[in-house]
Amino acid sequence: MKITAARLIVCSPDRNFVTLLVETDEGLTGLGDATLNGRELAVAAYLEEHVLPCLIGRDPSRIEDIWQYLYRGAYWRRGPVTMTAIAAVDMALWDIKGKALNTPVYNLLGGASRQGCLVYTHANGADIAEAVDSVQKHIAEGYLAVRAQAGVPGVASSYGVPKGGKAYEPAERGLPSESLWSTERYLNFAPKLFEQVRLAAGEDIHLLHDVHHRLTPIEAARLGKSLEPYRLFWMEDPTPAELQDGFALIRQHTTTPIATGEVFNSLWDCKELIEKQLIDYIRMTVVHGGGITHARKVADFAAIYQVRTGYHGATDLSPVAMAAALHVGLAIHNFGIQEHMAHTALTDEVFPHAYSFQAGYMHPGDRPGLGVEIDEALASRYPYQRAYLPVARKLDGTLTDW
Ligand code: EZ4
Ligand code: CO
Repeated sequence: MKITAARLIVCSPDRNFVTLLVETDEGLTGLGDATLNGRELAVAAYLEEHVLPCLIGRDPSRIEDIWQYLYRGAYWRRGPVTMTAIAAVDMALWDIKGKALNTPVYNLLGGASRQGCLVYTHANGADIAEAVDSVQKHIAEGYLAVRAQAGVPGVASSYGVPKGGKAYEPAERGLPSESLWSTERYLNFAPKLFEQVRLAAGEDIHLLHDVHHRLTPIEAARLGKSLEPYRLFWMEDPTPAELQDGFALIRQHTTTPIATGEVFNSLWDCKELIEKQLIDYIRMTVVHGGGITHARKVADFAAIYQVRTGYHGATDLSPVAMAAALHVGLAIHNFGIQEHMAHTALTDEVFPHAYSFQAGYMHPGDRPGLGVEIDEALASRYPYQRAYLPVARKLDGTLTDW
């Protein structure tokens, strides 16, 4: 089999997505997600100008060799743009391999290790009462694990809180908006939120929380300690992870489990965090971390240190990436949990897919390959629109981590 064409579909059915379509001389096609939130066209140009011309004529069954060709062969390594581009190609090749062998991708990765992938969804509210209602609503929908975020009093547009009762979607069309941040107010507020959320959710529901890189290590240690009575499944991104040793300081003080890595793109971003057992869950997912091929290697490395996966799964990961993550999650032994923010009905219509949710778990479905298609005619009606994630400032105007 040979690759005869590779092209991008850039569309915006309620939000931007960059999708790679690889075609072969045997009529089989594969899809890969190449979406990098707020930097979409950088990946599109990297693929179009530098990667796709090199794919034509290659044998799509040689997934590992093509991965190495794009990683080592570029000389310049790593980084979110490069690794998202490689991921898109990698996903498309696994999709083609599954279709060629008439089997779902999870079967090619060793077969199912479980009946389904435990998922968590997002609950949020402008205040504690609204957040508690939202948690209860998601429990009623069947979720067994829920992430809770609420507006911090005195902090306008807190992370994780949607505007005007809509589902939370952080990317906004136009130029970046600015939100405010106060560590002091947040640290006083978070235990009060989880006291109420745990009371309402009962003992059995897993509760999660995203700190979104906003604390110093010692502040994160205080937060973890103050949340221990509410037995969180994890606190996410407690501090920016460039300083990997910072996590050692957090660990000295708290047994609240830690998840990090949604902004990572390579094993080399998390090697020490995993080896030194400074985290419990690795969030680097297939689309930003070099595809199924690299995710599988990272998962196997993490397994040695009893670190489990908790892949990023916000709406900026397209249904193609969601499917790929579910195939990996179903197959690997050290799967932990999968994030699931439902896409809008329009996004789902553009990307018809075989994966499904039932009673707290998701399954990738049993269609050959990844089990996702794209309706190109519908996609073409929703052209790309510039959009950004917000930036954040402290109350005195200092720029800080969003
Ligand atoms: O900010 O997906 O855990 N989920 C998150 C998301 C991320 C966005 C970034 O593109 O942190 O809200
Ligand atoms: Co996050």
